[in-house]
Amino acid sequence: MMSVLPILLLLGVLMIASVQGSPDYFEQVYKNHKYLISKHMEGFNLEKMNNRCKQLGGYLVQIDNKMEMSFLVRFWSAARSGGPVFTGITDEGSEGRFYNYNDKTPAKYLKWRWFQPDNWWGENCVELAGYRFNDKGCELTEKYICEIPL
Ligand SMILES: [Ca+2]
Ligand SMILES: [Ca+2]
Repeated sequence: MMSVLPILLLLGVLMIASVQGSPDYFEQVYKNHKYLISKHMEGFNLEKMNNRCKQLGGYLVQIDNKMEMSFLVRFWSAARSGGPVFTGITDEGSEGRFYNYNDKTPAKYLKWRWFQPDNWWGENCVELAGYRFNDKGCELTEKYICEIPL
């Protein structure tokens, strides 16, 4: 145990270092895309969040498969951003049919928490929460993830 501890500490430092980004975003690259998790809680809606991502050269994150989801969960955990974060998946205007807000393509990968989505009081945004998805009110104050093709 004595010899393992320094290595664990070093790994911890490296992991934190690897997710440092700008003052506003944690950054990490995966498969030719850069992902940004916002650092500040802000009151937004889908259009505003997606516009922020567009200004950075991308769009509100689209999650296409299990591998990308696993990457995001690891990134989100390492960033310790403190709480759920919005994705670009929504069922706004088509209740129960989830699609990617930016390009309106159908959502390819959905991994829901138990008893979700429940559309509680009309929830139309999808957040990454505890390794799975939950539908959440788009108007709520929360962080979000941008995806930027490199
Ligand atoms: Ca809904
Ligand atoms: Ca919900």
